[in-house]
Amino acid sequence: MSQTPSPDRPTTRRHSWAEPYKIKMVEPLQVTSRAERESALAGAGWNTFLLRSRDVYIDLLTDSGTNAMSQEQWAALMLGDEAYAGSESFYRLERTIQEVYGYPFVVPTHQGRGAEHIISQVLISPGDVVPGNMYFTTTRLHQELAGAAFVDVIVDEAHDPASEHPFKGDVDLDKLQRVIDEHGAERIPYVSIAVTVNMAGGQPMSLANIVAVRELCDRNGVPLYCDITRIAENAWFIREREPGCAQLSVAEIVRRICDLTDGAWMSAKKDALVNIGGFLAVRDEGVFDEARNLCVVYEGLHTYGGLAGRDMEAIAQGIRESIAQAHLDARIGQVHYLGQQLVREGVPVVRPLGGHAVFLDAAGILAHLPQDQFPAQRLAGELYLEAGVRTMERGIVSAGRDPRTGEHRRPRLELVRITIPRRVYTQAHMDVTADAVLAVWDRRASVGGLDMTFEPKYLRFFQARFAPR
Ligand code: PLI
Repeated sequence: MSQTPSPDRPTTRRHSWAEPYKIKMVEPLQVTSRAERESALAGAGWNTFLLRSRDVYIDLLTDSGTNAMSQEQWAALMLGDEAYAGSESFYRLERTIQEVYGYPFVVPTHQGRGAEHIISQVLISPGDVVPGNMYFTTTRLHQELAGAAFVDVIVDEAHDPASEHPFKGDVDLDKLQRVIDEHGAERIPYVSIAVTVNMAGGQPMSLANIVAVRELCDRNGVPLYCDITRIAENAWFIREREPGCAQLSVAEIVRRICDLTDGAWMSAKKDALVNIGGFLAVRDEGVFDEARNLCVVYEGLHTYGGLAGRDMEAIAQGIRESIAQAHLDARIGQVHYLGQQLVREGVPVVRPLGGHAVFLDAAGILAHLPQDQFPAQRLAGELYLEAGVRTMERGIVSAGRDPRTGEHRRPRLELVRITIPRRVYTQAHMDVTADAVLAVWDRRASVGGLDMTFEPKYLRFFQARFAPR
């Protein structure tokens, strides 16, 4: 049987993406009635973040902290050294990060945004400009709170849900050079890249582009820092799609990416297969000294950073599991299994399918609604009403307001993210989810908009409230 090359599915292997594990412990799920869901959604102000998890059947809100740990991770918890200072668990985590990612200096943090806070405070001065490959909500907020303006320098294709560009996470080198020329290299504390790019649809960067960004940074004397939250998934795509990379292992690609950067932050709650944790890892000893000094102010002592010793043990084990080829085949295979069902039925989704989620193009699905009526927020609500499936808005609500003008930021992408936790749900759960999307797709013409009735100041998507118009 020959296969047509597609950016969404591996063509190099013919076996299925069946999970390389079996299930030892189960957690019951509750199916609710439509009336119960209507009441829960109204109570949550049509914000899926404000639902109680007991009211959710299949929870595809996020892949963050929602992963299932392995027996090795659960066993590692028992080895946690809970010393306040000098915990052995910290040194095991530090050694793992040094070996897998190659950074010499490690600062543990309670989760990704703790690391974003510290690196932003250390590197940014008020009035600085930080270019990056599309914003991420918490990353940009910490850069702004430190006094910088974020400038998007991702390739144009990233803003087009239909573009089949295989590396929609790539930086547009001309855009990046223009930002540096316009503001001067001395106003750019670092270039901020992410692998993969969450808000673009879980889209990867190519190794060639990271090499080119590094060269451009070197020419201009600007450091390069990377959000490696989903680096293993990015490496999987590079191995699948980038010419000349099929012979490399995911571990080798991960290491090559890190070797091109001056430092990184990670939310361990994603790739690293744990429920809590993060870290900052850098090469410059001066940056490290300041970072671990701020760690004791905001996170905890620099050998635990807001984590229990057992958490650090689980992260160290999870990092090693995260780069296993069979794990990533199954993880991304499951995401694509769901996505392909929607693609086959003509539902507009972000193309090519990404690493951690299927992103519905809400602007395409609810094309009759203006962006001011929050089509993606509404669509996420409708999916919950349909089948108790919880998803997340990634559009105008997530983009927030411009701090200078107070106006809504209007992203071109108005998306609903159907996010798949790692090693948690089955193929049948994906089928139920696809059916729910198709049911809403069939009745899309009758779906109305929303008004925002409450808007918090920071990261409004977490706590805003809405009502049907
Ligand atoms: O949620 P944290 O604080 O552990 O990590 C923040 C964070 C940083 N970078 C990236 C790329 C993320 O995706 C990220 C968190 N993402 C969440 C919570 C998500 O649902 O995608």
